[in-house]
Amino acid sequence: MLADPIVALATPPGRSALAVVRVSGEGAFAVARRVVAGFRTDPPRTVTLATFHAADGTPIDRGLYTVFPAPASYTGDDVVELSCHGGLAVPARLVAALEAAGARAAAPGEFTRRAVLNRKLDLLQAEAVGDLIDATAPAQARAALSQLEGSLSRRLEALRAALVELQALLGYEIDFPDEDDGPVPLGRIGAEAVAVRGRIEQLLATAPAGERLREGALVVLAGRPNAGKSSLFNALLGSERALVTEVAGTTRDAIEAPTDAMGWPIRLVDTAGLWEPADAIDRLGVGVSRRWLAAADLVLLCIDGHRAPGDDEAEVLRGRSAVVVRTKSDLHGAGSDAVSAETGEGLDRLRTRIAEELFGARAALADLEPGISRERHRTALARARDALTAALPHLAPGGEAVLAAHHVREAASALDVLVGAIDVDEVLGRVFASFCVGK
Ligand SMILES: Nc1nc2c(ncn2[C@@H]2O[C@H](COP(=O)(O)OP(=O)(O)OP(=O)(O)O)[C@@H](O)[C@H]2O)c(=O)[nH]1
Ligand SMILES: [Mg+2]
Repeated sequence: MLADPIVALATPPGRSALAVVRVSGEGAFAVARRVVAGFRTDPPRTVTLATFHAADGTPIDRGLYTVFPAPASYTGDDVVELSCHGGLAVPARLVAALEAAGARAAAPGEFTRRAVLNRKLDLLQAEAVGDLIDATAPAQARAALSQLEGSLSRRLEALRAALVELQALLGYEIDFPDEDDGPVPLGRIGAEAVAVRGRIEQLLATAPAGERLREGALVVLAGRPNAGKSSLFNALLGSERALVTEVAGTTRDAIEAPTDAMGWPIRLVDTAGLWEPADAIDRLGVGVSRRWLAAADLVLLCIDGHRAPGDDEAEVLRGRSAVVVRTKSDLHGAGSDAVSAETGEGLDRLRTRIAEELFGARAALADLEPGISRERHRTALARARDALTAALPHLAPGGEAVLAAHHVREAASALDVLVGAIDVDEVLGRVFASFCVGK
């Protein structure tokens, strides 16, 4: 396997106390030896203080290094982690010295890619590494960590094992077609296939919430001019992002900002609201609002006071996931759906409501059920489900076990692609092991 030594700065460039540089690959230790004075590989996974120097011998910094011999490293190859002072010059010089010593600048994601190739992580876990880094809300980070620790992989592994079992049962049926009372009648295998398909569908059903969790739900503020949309936007963000004035029609363009509602990720959008445009700019603003409304996962319809929604407002609520928010409660009095951007009253109640509307029962759960979070996951599971559906007619009494086996194999291979375990030998090996009938 190609594992030439690669090097990269593992921390963001810029002014900071520390920076971490990572080298991985065959020959990583030889590379480090040319840069680190007195470099030793023993003891492994132990922090050592040393001077780092450039190819011409000039010192770069005094810092710490840690050696991770293969395979007990993140990538599965030999790894050296060096920490030096942060900022721009020192880490850049250290990386340059390691390149001069024989390492190549790593491509994006290359360390994790190698971890997958070396089977330290499966594809789902590798995706979770990216999600964990990108997480902005606590619930996102929790879900990503749980996926990184294998919660979703285990769930898929169980499904895969069930499919392998089906393949094994069918294998027996194919090998001994004339034995009337084989170990398991075809109809029972069919019932089992229906059960596995049900479990796949359960996992598929987690997609909307999972994708929403990973990407952040789109929450759009709507309402008449001066309803208090921008004030609420600022209050929910905790910063004065949008302009607020007593002039109706202050907001014209839409502003989007990421935040969280009780730890759940949302992308909050302030809009111009919906009303009769007075001029060309207003018309554009209203058009922009309509597009955001169409894309919204949840609309917060702001109504100034306790009156009933008017026709224009009722139209916004129709056919959408929406919450009515009574704004300016410091002026109009409290209520279960009333908030005040001025005093902060009702904001936490609104955040809780938003989280519940968007993430449902999950919002109340301390532990997230492992679910799927990407289109790639959804497509693969749908393929597995459809393959099982195609297998069912052949599992009816008098059906063709060979044809059923073909579809079950396709379902299993869809899951293999999903987890990144595309080793067909493994499947065959397991079928053979669990169903050796002395042939
Ligand atoms: N007392 C009080 N005044 C508020 C509150 N929220 C908004 N206002 C006032 O209401 C007026 C309009 O507020 P905005 O937040 O600009 O309303 P908007 O819906 O964004 O208005 P447009 O962008 O013009 O459509 C401003 O004068 C705010 O100070 C509140 O909770 N309490
Ligand atoms: Mg506004």
